[in-house]
Amino acid sequence: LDTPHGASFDVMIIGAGFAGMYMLHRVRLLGLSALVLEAGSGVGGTWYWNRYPGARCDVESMQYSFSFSDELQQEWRWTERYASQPEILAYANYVAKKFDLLPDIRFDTRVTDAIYRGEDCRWLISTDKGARYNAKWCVMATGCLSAAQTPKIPGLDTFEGRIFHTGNWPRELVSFAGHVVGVIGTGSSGIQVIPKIAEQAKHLYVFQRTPNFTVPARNRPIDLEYENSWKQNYRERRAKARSMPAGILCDIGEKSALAVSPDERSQEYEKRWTEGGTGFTAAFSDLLRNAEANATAADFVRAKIRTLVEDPTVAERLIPTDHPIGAKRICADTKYFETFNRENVTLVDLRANPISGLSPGGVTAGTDFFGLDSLVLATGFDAITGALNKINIVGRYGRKLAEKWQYGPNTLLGMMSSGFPNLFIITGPGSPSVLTNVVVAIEDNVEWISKCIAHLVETNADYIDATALAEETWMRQVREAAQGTLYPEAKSWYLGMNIPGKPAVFMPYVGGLPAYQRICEEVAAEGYKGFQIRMTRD
Ligand code: NA7
Repeated sequence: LDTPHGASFDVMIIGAGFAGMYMLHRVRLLGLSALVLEAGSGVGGTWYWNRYPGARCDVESMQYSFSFSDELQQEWRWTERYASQPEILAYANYVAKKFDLLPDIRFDTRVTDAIYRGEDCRWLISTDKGARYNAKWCVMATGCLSAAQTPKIPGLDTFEGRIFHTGNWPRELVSFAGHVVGVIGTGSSGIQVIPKIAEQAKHLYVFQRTPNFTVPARNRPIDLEYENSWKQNYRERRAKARSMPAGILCDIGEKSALAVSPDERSQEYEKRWTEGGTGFTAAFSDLLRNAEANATAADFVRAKIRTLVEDPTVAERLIPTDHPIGAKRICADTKYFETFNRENVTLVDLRANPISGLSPGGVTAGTDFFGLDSLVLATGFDAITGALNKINIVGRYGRKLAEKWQYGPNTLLGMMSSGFPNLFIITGPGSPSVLTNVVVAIEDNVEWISKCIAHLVETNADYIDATALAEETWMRQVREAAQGTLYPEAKSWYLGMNIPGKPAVFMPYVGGLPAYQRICEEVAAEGYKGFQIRMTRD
């Protein structure tokens, strides 16, 4: 299976998560040669790296799966409403095997450089193994939440206990039994891992900077009747899901939260809270557009926290007040707030007592010292652009992508960035992906890119680039779409505000998947309007 150094391919794909795997499958259908390079030792991307206890998807299993093969969706059997990380990883491996993807994937290989060669419009790819490849088209399938973020806490490297990051969890089984453990971070990952560690640890300190909104997932096993109802109607349901803003089939309230009586409103919230899942914020049409409407949902959750957490002081510390509900990605939990009723769990409020540093034995926050055996960083990701900027991507005239993006990323449709010809990005900045069922967003992007490559091959074109003007227009559309919403009011990773020094730019396209998909199709139908395409013979 060894690939000789300097080997040439039609397409190089970076990353073997869901995006890279499906891209490889589509490229092969075009009869083109392709190679996938993957830093991990196996497929699965996010689901390969995020192996922490409690890791689970917050989109329902029957929807968080590929739709491109009916055979696949009929034969694969999900066991729970929300699949756990091991099950999703098993699914990724199953897909790789079923479509015989493994022979064209090189594992344990991190791409360090991707450099455009103007003479023949090819990309030169270098890896940390010293290997070099070149390809006509390079597809970045590097993921939106794949560059784990370790905060620069003074003394972190002096800590003598074990340190873990949720986004880069070891493959071997980790036990916290008998340990005093600290978890820093209360985003989705923290909220999932905290109840699990609490069950094992001698004592758990949760270091919370900003409280977060989370709703019960109400995960449960899938019964045969439910499974069959999906499998017998997959075609219609997938199509319906694609017509919904997030690509997720769910019950979206059509009324304003302010147009109904307080009683009706509470009943609706109560119904969704009982049903569980992130569909909570779809209860009314204006929860992410109108601050007053949003406050009704936020207050409902705040009241729930007060009933779930026995100690009123702890409850108040857990109540989010700094952002509208849903403006940061809402979490779905299993017994998160209840965990703070345990004797072996202590909430440390970093707003009152910021971490001043780590020492060999533990963490100091304010004037208090917390002796720890293990520290878990659930501190998130350099999202959306992080994995791309980690690679030295150099386009026309020697321009680096990271430099071009130093004040925020610019793309056309999230799939190409002007000045970087023949380089495609799957679910890049300026696409709606992180606000959607990302598997749907991935499928749509992969299909668009493969059709585009097919068009280039058919027309003997060896060069495609986004025009600067079209890119500017698209980025304006992305900004304008966000302006009418409450999203920019949270210091979230959507804006890069979780990373010190990262420019605060709202990166996803909020206009919804159907609108985005329509635009992408129109662009293609009009001969890739906004892109410059050059023929070999020109
Ligand atoms: P998130 O949502 O970015 O959460 C990271 C958490 O870590 C958040 O509570 C942060 O607090 C906290 N954090 C980060 N740096 C520090 C420092 N230096 N000190 C204290 N606390 C810190 O990442 P997740 O992995 O949970 O989830 C990411 C996405 O993955 C999620 O939205 C789902 O889509 C799946 P802060 O809020 O910045 O005060």
